[in-house]
Amino acid sequence: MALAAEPQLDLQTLGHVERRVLWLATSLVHHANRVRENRSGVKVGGHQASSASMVSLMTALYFAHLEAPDRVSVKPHASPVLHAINHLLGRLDKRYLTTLREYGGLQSYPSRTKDPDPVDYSTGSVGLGATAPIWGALAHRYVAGHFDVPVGGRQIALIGDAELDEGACWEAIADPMVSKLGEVMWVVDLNRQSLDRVVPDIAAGRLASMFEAAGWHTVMVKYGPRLQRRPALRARIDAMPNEEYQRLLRADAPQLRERLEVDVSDLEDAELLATFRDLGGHDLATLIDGYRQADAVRDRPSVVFAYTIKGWRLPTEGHPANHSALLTPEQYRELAQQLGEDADDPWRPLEGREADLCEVTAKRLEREPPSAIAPPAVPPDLGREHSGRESTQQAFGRFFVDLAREAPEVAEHVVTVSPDVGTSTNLGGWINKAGIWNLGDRIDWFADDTDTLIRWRESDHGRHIELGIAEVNLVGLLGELGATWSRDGRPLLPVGTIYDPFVARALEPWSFGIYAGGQSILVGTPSGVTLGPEGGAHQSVITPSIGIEQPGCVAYEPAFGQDFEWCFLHALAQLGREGGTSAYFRLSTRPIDQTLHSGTRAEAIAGGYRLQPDESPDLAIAVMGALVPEAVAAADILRAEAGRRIEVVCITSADLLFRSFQARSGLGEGDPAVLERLFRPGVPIVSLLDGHPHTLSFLGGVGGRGVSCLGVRRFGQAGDIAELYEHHQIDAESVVGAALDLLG
Ligand SMILES: Cc1ncc(C[n+]2csc(CCOP(=O)(O)OP(=O)(O)O)c2C)c(N)n1
Ligand SMILES: [Mg+2]
Repeated sequence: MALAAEPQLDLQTLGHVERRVLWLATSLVHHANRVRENRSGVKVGGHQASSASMVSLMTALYFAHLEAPDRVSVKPHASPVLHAINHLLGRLDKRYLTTLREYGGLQSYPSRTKDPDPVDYSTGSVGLGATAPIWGALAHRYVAGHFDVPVGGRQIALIGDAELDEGACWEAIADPMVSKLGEVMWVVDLNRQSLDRVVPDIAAGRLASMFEAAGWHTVMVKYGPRLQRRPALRARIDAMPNEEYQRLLRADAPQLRERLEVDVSDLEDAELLATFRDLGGHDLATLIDGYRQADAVRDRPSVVFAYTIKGWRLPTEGHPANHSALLTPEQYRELAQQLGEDADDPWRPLEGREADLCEVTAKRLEREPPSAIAPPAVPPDLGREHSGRESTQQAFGRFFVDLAREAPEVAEHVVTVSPDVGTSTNLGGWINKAGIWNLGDRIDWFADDTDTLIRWRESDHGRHIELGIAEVNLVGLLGELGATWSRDGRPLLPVGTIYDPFVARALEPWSFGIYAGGQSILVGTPSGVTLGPEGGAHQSVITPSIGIEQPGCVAYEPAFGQDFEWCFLHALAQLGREGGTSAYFRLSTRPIDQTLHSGTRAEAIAGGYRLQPDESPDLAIAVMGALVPEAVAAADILRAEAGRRIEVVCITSADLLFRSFQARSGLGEGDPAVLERLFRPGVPIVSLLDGHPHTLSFLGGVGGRGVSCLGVRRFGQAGDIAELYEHHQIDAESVVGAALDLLG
C-alpha cells in the first residue's frame, strides 16, 4: 500500500491512537453501566459493539483525513467514539468521560445542542443523521450563494449499514440536486448486523449499484492487506453468506480450519484468526486510501462501503445479539490487558508520539466559531388592507410579494421550499418574483411559453428551492436552512409549504430538526374538511393537536388575512437566532368575509381576541380558523331565536392558549393573562374547529361551567362544505344545538 510509505503518516502511531479510541469508547459505556452508582435501577445502556465497529473508520477519518471546515455526522450509537476522539483532541474535559447518559452529561446520541463538546450534527433517529450532511451541504451552498460567508468543507456522514433500510436515505439520494454535491461523502459501517440480527442479504454490490444509478461515486473498502494477499481465502469469504461469516468470527482456529475448506496450513493459529477478520474497515491504510478515492471525485457525492466487524476486538465480536451487550467486569479487565490499558485508571493521558499526533490533529481541525450576524428586524405590519373575501392561503400567497416590497432586507433572508406543491400552496407569485434557486444555471425551456403559470427561472440567486414530492427531504432541508445562523453565522428565514395532511408524514424529521437547533416555519395548507370536494385523502384531522404538542414550535391557525399577516411576521421574527422558535401555520382555502375581523395585533399574536364581545354573556363560542362564519351564524341564531347573550372568541393559536392555561397553574412559560382576557369566569363554552375537538378541550377548565367540543373525529370524504360541516357536526346548527344543551 503506497500510503504506508508516506513519511508524514505514521501508521503505527495511528494504530496506537486507534487502540486508545477503542478503549475510551468502551470505558465510557462501561463506567456508566458498571461503575457509576445507579439510583433508579433502570438500565443505563450504551453501545459498545456498535462503537467498536466504527473505531477504525473514525480514527482514520479524524486523525488522517479531516480538515477544519469539514462537518461530520456520526451514527447515533457510536457517540462514545466521537466523545473519545474529542477528548483526545482536547475538546472534551476528562471529567465528562464518566458522565455518559447522566443528567447534564454526555448525551446518549451526538447532540449539537446538549453535548458539551463539538458535535457537527445531532443524530439519534436512524436515517436522519445520514441525510443531514446532504441538507447541510445544500444549505451551505445556498448561504454562500446569497451572502458573504467563508465557503467550503466536506460534508460527511458515518452511517450504519442497516440505516440504509430507512426510506429517508433513498428519498434524499433520489433527489436530482443531490447527485451534484461532490462535497458529500457517506461512509457505511458495513458490519452486516442491525439491532436484532445478522442481516441475511445485505449486499454491498446491490446497494452500490443503487447509489451508482442515482449518480453517486462508490468506493469499496472490503479487505485488509492480509486477505488481499490470499485470493483463495478471499474467494471463499466472498462466496459465504453473511450469517456464516458472522458465525465463523466466533470460531477458534481449529474449527475455522475445518469449516473453511481452503488451504491455510501455512498460517499459524493467531495469524489465521487475524487474516480471517482482516476487513478493510479495520485497516487504517486501506481506509485512508478509500477516503482519498472518494475525494478524488469532485462532481458527485461518494459513498465508501467499509467492511467492519460489530464488536471489533471485544468479546462480543460478531455475536448476533451484541447490539446492546455490555462487557462484564471480568471481560473489561481482560480487554484492558489485551490493549495494554489499565482498568483501574482508564482515562490516563496519551504520551509521546500518540500525544503529538493528537496535538497536531487538534491544531489542524481548529475552527473559529462563526461571527454571528443578527437576523434583520421584521416589521410588525405590511400595511395591506385585507378586504372583501379572502382565504388564509390567499393571504399567504400575497404575503411574500408584500414583504419583498415593504421589507426587502427581510425578504432577502427568506428561502421557501416546497415538495412539488409550490403552486398549489400559493407560492407562485413569490416564486416568479424571487426565482428558483439551483446549484448552477440551467436553461429555462419554458421562458417563452405563455401557458405556464410560473416562470421557472432557475439561478443560483433564486430564493425558492423546489424539491421532488418528498416531504421528508423538505423538512430535512428546512432544518439545515434553519441552522445556518449557527453554522455559517448567517441567519436564513426558511419557510416550507406542504398540504396539511402530509405534516404528519414530515413530522418526526421536522421535529428532529428543531431538536437539533434548526428553526423554520412549516405551512400546512390547505387543511381540514374545509377542503370539501378534494375528499378524505387530503383532509387533515389531527394536525391541530400536533401543533400544540410539538416542542420548540408555536402553532397558529388564523381565520383572517390580517391575523395571518401579523402572526406570520411575528413568527419570522423568532427564526435564525440562539433560543429561537419554529412555527407551524395551518391554513385554509375557504374565502372568509374580512369585514368580520376585529382584534388587535397584540391580541392576534398572543393567541386570540373577542371577535364579538358581550359584557355579560350566557355562553362563549370559541372558534379557530376557517369555521368563524359558522360560529358567527350560530351566535346570531342563538341571540335572535333563543334570546341568549353570546360572545364569540376568535382563536389564532390553540397552542398559545394552552400555554396560557398551563401558566395559570405555574407550569411553563406562557402568559396566564391571555386566557383571562378572552374568557369570563362562569361562562360555558362551545369550542369549534376544523380538526380534532380534543384540541380545545382544555377550555373546559377555563370558564368553569363546562365545555362542549365540536370538531372532526372521523375520516373525511368528498362533498360540498355545507354537507361536510353537517356530516361532521361543525355547522352552525350543531353549534346552536351544543350551546342550548350546555345552557340547559
Ligand atoms: C428511526 C429509528 N428507528 C429505530 C431505531 C432503533 N435503532 C437504533 S440502532 C438500530 C440498528 C442499527 O443498525 P446499524 O445501522 O447497522 O448499526 P450498527 O448497530 O450495526 O452499528 C436500530 C434499529 C432508531 N434509533 N431510529
Ligand atoms: Mg450494522
